[in-house]
Order: sequence, then structure tokens, then C-alpha cells
Amino acid sequence: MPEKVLPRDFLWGFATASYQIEGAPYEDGRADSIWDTFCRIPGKIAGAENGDVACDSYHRYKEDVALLKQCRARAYRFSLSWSRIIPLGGRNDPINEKGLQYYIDLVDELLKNDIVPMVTLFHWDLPDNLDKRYGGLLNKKEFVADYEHYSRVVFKALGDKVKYWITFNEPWCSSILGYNTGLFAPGHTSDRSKSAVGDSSREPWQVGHNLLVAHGAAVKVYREEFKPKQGGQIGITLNGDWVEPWDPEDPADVEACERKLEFSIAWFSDPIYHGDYPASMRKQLGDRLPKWDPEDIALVKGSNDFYGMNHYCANYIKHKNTEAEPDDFIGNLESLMENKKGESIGPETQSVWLRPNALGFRKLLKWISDRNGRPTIYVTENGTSLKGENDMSMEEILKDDFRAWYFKTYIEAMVDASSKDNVDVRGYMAWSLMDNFEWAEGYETRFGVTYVDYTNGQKRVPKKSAKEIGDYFAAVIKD
Ligand code: GBH
Repeated sequence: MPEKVLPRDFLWGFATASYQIEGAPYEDGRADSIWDTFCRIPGKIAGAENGDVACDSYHRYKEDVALLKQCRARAYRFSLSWSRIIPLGGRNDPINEKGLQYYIDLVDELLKNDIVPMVTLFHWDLPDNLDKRYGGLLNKKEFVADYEHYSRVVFKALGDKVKYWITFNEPWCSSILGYNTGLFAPGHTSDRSKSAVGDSSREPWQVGHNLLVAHGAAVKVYREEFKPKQGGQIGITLNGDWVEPWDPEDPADVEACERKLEFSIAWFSDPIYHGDYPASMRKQLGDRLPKWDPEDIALVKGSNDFYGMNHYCANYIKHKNTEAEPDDFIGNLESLMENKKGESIGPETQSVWLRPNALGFRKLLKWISDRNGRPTIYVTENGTSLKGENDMSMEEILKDDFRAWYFKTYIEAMVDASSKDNVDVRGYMAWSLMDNFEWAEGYETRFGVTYVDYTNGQKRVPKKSAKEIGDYFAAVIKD
């Protein structure tokens, strides 16, 4: 490992999300989220699974905290289930004190163990009632007002104890997977064999816009009503993969790489750091990309105290010579696993989209830092699945050398970005503390550093990577 170069207070730990771990969907007054209802539609989730039990963290949160402690984690990033706190979701709907109490108890348990809570307000599980009532994320006026109210309820209840807030996890996924491909809840798409409703060419761009405005509105609430007393930080978490040209000699492939980063990352970060969408998106999408109202962009521009970065992998990018299809969302290009020479971007994993390439992490950290004026970055997710893990013996599962290697090389890449590329990275949350409900892939794909035995009372057993990640950080954080 490299030298001890990360700041003494570097915040590292593990991440999870409410619907992926909690279970207990009907307990203590919780109502459905769009993921509960989406899972009931036949064919949407591998193995017809759902989050009804998941890791049972609603009942086992003390075990989760004990695990974190055992791993020497300094922080824990988790998300709140909005429909546990305000079951019907809206600003005039009742608040469910029991649901709120669960999170107060979890935060107290973390603090008792000297673990810093980092809270995501929204990790995709919108109260289903809001989708039914007014179209959920598609309805800017209603959604923004309801999200603003929900965020205020949460800041008020938890803000004395929580100093790191993330408004939205990966708005790209809510927009594109929820409203273009239909792979994620609420499953809208133009493909009528998959969904009766949806317009893949327009809805995702409106949803992304609405999420940005809602983010800005919640940040305003926090900064005006809570931050002066509570003194925390707030930001949004964006996903993004690194890109390499399919043919580095072809300027069109090099240009396509930049366009891919703009369509997937700068779509959200440019309005926040620069006050408008990237020109490449405006050019391809025309009036399907919403225009900024002055009041809305005033909320959004400058709204990040930090940049939350989720990152997993890289791809080769090849330009296209044809005109963009109306449903295209990546910038009219091909995203590939192999380059012109037939070299793979990285080894295969259980996730078709994920091939590790640690140098890409270093490069993307620098790209984000350079484009946005050197923001403070917290890496809020990074991790990998492992090919065939679900079918391995217990012994093999617990000896997850591939995952340990992934973390080691990615942490080294981050250290290089920090010490050699002048990137201001101050935290890192590994995905995930434990195996959990992997959305449309059900329980087939495991991302945990802890094995969860779904057939045996959700028993948790730390894998090798759970033990080693703490060693990697001990080697690179200053004493
Ligand atoms: C994270 O997203 C999520 O925040 C987390 O909840 C999840 O468990 C974790 O990844 C592991 O998957 O299927 O070809 O349409 C990571 C970013 C972006 C990765 C969308 C998967 C889908 C590609 N994700 N991508 S595809």
C-alpha cells in the first residue's frame, strides 16, 4: 500500500439502503413504497423476490452496528424509508412517530459506538401513494413541496445528531431506469410490452429536472432552518462510470467519452456547479430537456456542500455515425466491455454492467474535481459483486479474495487521486455492509462484505473483505 497520506479524520465505513436491508414492510405503520408495488408485478424481479424480509435490519439494527464496530468502521451510510416516516408521503399526511423512532434508535446506537451516521433521505423508495396521487416524480410542483416537507420533518427529528445528509441517491437511476428502460420502479417505458405507460424520450428528463429542484429545495430548508444551529453538511450523490475510448486514435471516440460523462454525470452536476445542463445534452435532446426557470435554478446552483460520488466500474466508448434515437439516454454512442484490440476493461463479475478498473476511479475523481472547481468529495459507494458467488460453498464465499483485491486497488487509486492529483476526497463508504436485496436482480447478486444467510434467520457472517478493508485504511490514514 502507499504511504499514510489520507487526513487523520478521513471518514470511512460502509453503506446500505432502506429497501435493500430493512424488511418489515407492514410493521409499525409503514405503507408501501413504489418498490413494494413494483416487486408485486410478475417478471420485474429475478426469482420473483422482494424486500419483505431482506436482511431484517428493522429488527436487527443492533447486530448491524455491532458488525460495523467489528470492522472498525468510522461511519455508516444508510437511507430512510420515507413511507415509514410519512406513510402516505404528502405534506398534509400524518407523521408516523414509530417509524421515525426506528431511525432515532439506529442513530443513537451508532453514536453510542462512535460511528458517524451519514443519512440518505431518498434511495429510490418513493411512497407509493404519491405515485398514485399525482404521478410521483413526474409532478414537479407536488413532489418538490412534499419532499421539502419530508426533509424538514427529518432534519428536525435527527439533525442534532446527524451531520452528513444526502438528499438523493443516484437521480440518474430514478430517471433512466425508472422512466426510460423501466427496469426499476415505477417501471415506466415506451416499450409497451413492459409497461402500459411511459414516454422514454421525455419523462426521464423531466424527472431528473424535478429531482434537482427538490434537492435544491431541501438544501435551502437545511441551510436556512437547521444548518446554523446543527452545523452539518448536505449534498447529492451521483453515480458514474469511467470511460475509455474504444479506439484512442479516433477523435470521435475520445469526444464520445466526454459526452458519455456529460449525459450520465454532468446532467446533474453542471446545474449544481455551473447553473445549466451540458451543451451536448441540449444539442441532442432539444426541447425534451426542460429549460431552467430562474427560481428553480437559483435553488439548484451552489446547492452542494459536498459531492457524493458512487462509483463501480469503467467502459469503452465507441461513437455512432447515425443520428440519435429519441429514446437514447447515453449520448448516441456504444458502451462496451472490450476495446478495438479486443482487450477487456476488467474482469467479469456477477453484475453484467460491472467490470473493475481501479485506475478509472482515480481518473474520474480528477475529472469530477476539475470540472466542478475542486469540490469536497465523499465517495458514498464503491464495491463489487463476484462471479458465481451465490453458488459457491460457504467456505469459498467467506474467502472473497476478489472483493478484497477490488477494495485494495480502488482504495489505492483513491489515495493517488488525493495525494498526487490534488483531489479533495474526505470519505469513503464501501458498498455494502452486507449482502442485500439487489433490486431487479433480487438476492442472486451479492455485494456485501458480510454474508447474509437468507435461509437461516438472516444470519450475518463477515467475509474476508470485511476484515481486510480496515487494514487498508489503517495503512493509508495518518496516525
Ligand atoms: C448502486 O448503483 C446503488 O446505489 C445500490 O443501491 C446498488 O445496490 C449498487 O449500485 C449495486 O448495484 O442494468 O445495464 O441498465 C450503482 C450504479 C447504475 C449500476 C445503473 C447499475 C445499471 C446498468 N448503477 N447500472 S443496466
